[in-house]
Amino acid sequence: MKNLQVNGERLWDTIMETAKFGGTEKGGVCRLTLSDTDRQVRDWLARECESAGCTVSIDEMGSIFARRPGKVDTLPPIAIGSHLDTQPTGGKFDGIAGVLSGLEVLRTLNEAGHTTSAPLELIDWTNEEGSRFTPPMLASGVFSGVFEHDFAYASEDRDGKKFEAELARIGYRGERKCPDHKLGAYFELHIEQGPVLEKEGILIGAVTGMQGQKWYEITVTGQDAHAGTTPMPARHDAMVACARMVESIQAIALNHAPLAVATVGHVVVKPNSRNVVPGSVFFTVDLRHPDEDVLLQIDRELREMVDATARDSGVEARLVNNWNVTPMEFDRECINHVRSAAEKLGYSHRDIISGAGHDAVYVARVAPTGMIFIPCENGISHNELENTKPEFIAAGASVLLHAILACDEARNKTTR
Ligand code: HGY
Ligand code: MN
Ligand code: MN
Repeated sequence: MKNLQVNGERLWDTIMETAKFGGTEKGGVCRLTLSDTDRQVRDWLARECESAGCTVSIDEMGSIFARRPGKVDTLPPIAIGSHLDTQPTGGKFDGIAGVLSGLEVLRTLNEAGHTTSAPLELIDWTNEEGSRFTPPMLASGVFSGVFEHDFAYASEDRDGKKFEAELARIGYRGERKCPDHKLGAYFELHIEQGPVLEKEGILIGAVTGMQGQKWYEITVTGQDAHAGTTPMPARHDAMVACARMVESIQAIALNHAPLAVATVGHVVVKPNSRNVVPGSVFFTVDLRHPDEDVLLQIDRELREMVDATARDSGVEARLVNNWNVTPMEFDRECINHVRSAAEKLGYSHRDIISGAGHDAVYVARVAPTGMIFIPCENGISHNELENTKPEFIAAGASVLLHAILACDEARNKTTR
């Protein structure tokens, strides 16, 4: 098995084939959670996993579990997973590269006629992105006990459609409870979504952990007014107050350079009419930093700034902190399996902390978990230009294969 490698060409072809589900004119993918295009790619994955000899089942969060039997089928499965949903202007690789690399690993093991001791399980986690339904990593969060099932079911999108109804609408409100089984270990391959590996010319990232994140929803309330007759000093302009806050949010992040990042990605102006002074603005803030104490300090600075800016602008502001994830570390043994697999295959590798969130963050709470990064072009992601190279993804999938075999071997030793 030492020199076993995945079929990189077949893997690349599946990525190009599945990119058509929600494909956009610019070569990106828009496949929002529980949309019709999400259903199409899910149906495709279920068929391919069944053709690969897996038993496919769906849980109540819509996550897909494709199980490949092991010699000791009572062992908890070694899982490989990621997500199929994308951002509205997403790319061909974020999430699905990890799912399809897992499928390629199963296909390669079938061709090699190798059965692992532990069963293997390929997983598609519902709603990793958190773009349509917040918070993100929702299904993996319910699986790992971070969120309650009812909380997830009640999540609504911007059109007021509920997660539960949409799950049922696309036919993926499964029978299995979430969670209803343990995982022996979990590995996730993902594009880095940042510039480090490409800049350093390194092929594999052995992900040691993930930075912390805090999400906020801020509603600024002023007063609708006539754009022509309302003197400037008499205005309670929610848009001007929001603009001042956005400028200050960037300043706060820059004060904690180089590791702090802050993003205002979603703004809703009401009444959104060109000749009405906006009386209400809703906007989101995404804050991230690898150090929890710094993240808490930035939180304090954000809250003080919002209060002061609202006061100075003659408006009210309500800040809700609707999601937090603390910085975390992955399982040392799983990280070592990734490093050793890269070495065995002769690939350059380095340890790296993930700037992006992944389902692995939550799965790590209930199973030994590791991640594998591969470079992406110019570090671009959450963008239709997102790209990587066939040889990068083939290398990453072969590392995934050997990390799983090493993990199975290590477990097999302990179960003899
Ligand atoms: O936002 C994130 O970090 C992830 O890519 N969904
Ligand atoms: Mn992702
Ligand atoms: Mn993403």
